[in-house]
Amino acid sequence: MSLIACIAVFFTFAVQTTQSVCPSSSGCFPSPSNLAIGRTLEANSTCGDPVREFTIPLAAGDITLTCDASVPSDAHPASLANDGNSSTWWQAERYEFFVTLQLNLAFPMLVERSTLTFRSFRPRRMILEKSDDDGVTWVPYQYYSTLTCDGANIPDGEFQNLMEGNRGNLPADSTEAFCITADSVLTDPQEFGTVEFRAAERFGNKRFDDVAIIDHLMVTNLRARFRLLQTQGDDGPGADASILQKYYYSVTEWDVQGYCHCNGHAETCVQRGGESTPEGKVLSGCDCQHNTDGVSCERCLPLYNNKPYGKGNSTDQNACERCECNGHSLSCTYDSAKGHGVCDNCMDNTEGDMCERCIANFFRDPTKAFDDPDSCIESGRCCQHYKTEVSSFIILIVLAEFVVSI
Ligand SMILES: [Ca+2]
Repeated sequence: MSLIACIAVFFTFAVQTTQSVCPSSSGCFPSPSNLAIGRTLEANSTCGDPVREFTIPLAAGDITLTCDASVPSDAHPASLANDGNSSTWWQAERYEFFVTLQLNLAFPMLVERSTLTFRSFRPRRMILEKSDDDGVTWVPYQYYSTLTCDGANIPDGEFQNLMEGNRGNLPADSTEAFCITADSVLTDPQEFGTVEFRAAERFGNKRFDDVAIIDHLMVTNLRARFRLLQTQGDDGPGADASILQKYYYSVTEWDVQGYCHCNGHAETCVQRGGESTPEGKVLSGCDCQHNTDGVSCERCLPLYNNKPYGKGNSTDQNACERCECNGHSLSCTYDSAKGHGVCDNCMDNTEGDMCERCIANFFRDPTKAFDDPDSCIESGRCCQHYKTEVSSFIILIVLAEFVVSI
C-alpha cells in the first residue's frame, strides 16, 4: 500500500471512530440492551424448600427431576432467570397459581420490549406491570389471557371489564392496558414459549415524542403477576401429586430490552453515582450530548439557555443553544418575553443581555479584544493610561528635536 493510501485509510478510520452516531435530524437514543442483566430479580415463590420432585411434560415422554434449594445443581432461584443463560431457570413451587416475579432496576430506565421465556407452559393468565417509584405504585402494561379476556370465573376479578385487542392493532396514543390472547393460546408450546410486550409495536414513534407515553415506558421496577396456571384438564378434584407436579411456572430468561433515561440527549449509558458495574449491565447514567446536563440530561448546560429546553424526539434534536455573553458570564437564563437567553451576572465590569457594554464610568480599551477580562477599564485608569502614552510621546519629540539640533 502506498504512503498516500495509508494516510487516507488512517484518516478515514479516525473520522469513523470520532464521529458521533447521534443523528442531526432527531434525538439521540442508546441502542437497547437487556436491562435485567446485573440487576435483582425476586420471586414470592420458589421451589426447593422443601425438596420436591417435578415433572417436565414433553411429547417424547415426561422427565422427572428434583428441585432442592440446598443443592446448587438442583436449585432454581429467581437469579437464574436473568443470568443470560437459556439452559438455567427459575421455578416456582408446584401447583401454585398466584405468583409474582419482579425485576428491580434501582434507577429509572426506558423499556422497549419485555420477553419472558418459559421453561414450563405459559400462564393462562398474566399481568405485566410497571412501577416508576421503586415499587410503591404499579400500573399495568398488558394483560394476557387464553382464548378470552372475560374473567368471569376468576375469583380476584382482575380480568373483568378489560379492553381486548390484538397486538399491532392497539391505539398508539393511549397508555391503557389492553388484554391480548396471542401469548397464551391453548395449544401452548410445552417449553420455551414467550410472553411479550413490545413498545415499538404498541406506541410507534410516540414512544419518543409523547410525554405521557415516555413517562409510561419509564420504569424502576417491572413485575409479572401470574394469575392462572395452564393445565391440561387432569388436575381436577382427586388428582394425585404425580399429576399436580407437572404444573408450575418456570422462566428461563426475562429479557427486558431498554436503555438509560436521558430525554433523547445521549447515545451512551454510563455509571450513575456509585452504581455497581457488573459485566453486561446496562448502566443508568447518561453521557449527555446536545449541550445538556443533569442525571437524565433534563436541562441545558448553564451557558446554553438561549432557547427553552426540549427533549430530543423522533424528528428534532432539540439541542440547547449557546448564549452570546462575550466571554463575560458563566450562565444565562431564557427570557420568554425577549425570546432569547439573557446572560447572568456579567463579570469584568460589563452589563447588558449579552454583557456587550461596559458599566458606568468604565470604557472600552481599544487595544484589547472585547472578550478580554480587562477590556473594560475604569475612566481614571483610562486617563492615566493615555496620560502615560502622551507623556512618552512628548518626551520622544523633545529628544528628537534635541538630536536634530546637535
Ligand atoms: Ca437462565
